[in-house]
Amino acid sequence: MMIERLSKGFLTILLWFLLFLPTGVSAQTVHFDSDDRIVFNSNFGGNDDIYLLTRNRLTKLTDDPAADEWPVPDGKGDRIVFTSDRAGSYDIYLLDLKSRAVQRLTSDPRNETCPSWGPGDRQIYYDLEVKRNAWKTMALEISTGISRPLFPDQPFSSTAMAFTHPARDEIFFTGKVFLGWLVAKYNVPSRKYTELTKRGSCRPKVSPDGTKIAYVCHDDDGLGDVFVMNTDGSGKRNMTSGRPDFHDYFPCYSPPGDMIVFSSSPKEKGKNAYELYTLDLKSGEVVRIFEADGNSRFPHWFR
Ligand SMILES: [Ca+2]
Ligand SMILES: [Ca+2]
Repeated sequence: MMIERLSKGFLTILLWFLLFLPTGVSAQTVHFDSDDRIVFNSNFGGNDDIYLLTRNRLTKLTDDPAADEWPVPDGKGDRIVFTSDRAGSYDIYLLDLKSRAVQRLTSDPRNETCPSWGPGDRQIYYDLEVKRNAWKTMALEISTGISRPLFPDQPFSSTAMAFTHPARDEIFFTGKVFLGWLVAKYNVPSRKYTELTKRGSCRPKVSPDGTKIAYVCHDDDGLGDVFVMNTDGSGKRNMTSGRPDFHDYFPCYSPPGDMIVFSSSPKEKGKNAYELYTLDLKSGEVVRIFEADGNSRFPHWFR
């Protein structure tokens, strides 16, 4: 009996070791020398999971065989909101960074994706797939659990990937127009929509000081570059014009606003080999900060 118990214990330890060993030894390289943190999604471990980069260190935050994607930290950096199809369709989940407790926030049988935090972290914005490839951005009131459409009388057939301005009552998002998508903003008090780019741009993120927008634009190389502009759409600049053979995607500002993290995948590999890079906005220097076999996307830089 005793021997049986002992061998069971040994087997459990061996199994545990074998299960967790592969993540420890597969080849990833981290060059991230910063006190701030980056959350992102990668499939190098066999399926899409959420990871945290701290100073030259990588931590795995989710461990579910389903796809865990699109992590966005709250204002205090305590919680991560993300989307996962672990319950059959994509739903919105919250992850507490300290306890690692995961809480499910939506349970609609349709897909809910691309969450972010509304002003004061009181709401979570997300995109509900209302029909195949048609998306409506919703606002979930955390205290009540009730979701409502975020945009009234929207002039777009779909809206997606909304992020609030850090100080003003304005929301930046991607809107679907004929044969493509563009970057737009919505002013909440005036209920006014403004198109900030023409077709071929997407994924706006506001700078921490609220003066600039980083976004993806396909105008120059057709593959996607990181552009920045003012919040009224003026002063557009391609920040990755020296990378004509890469898909440059998913930009996000650093907390001081002096750098941008983005994902980049070589043209010959399509959008399937994204790795993480930083761009110094002053010097223009681009540095690869995370290398791994797989696709690393949706980086979000926070404190
Ligand atoms: Ca997973
Ligand atoms: Ca769902």
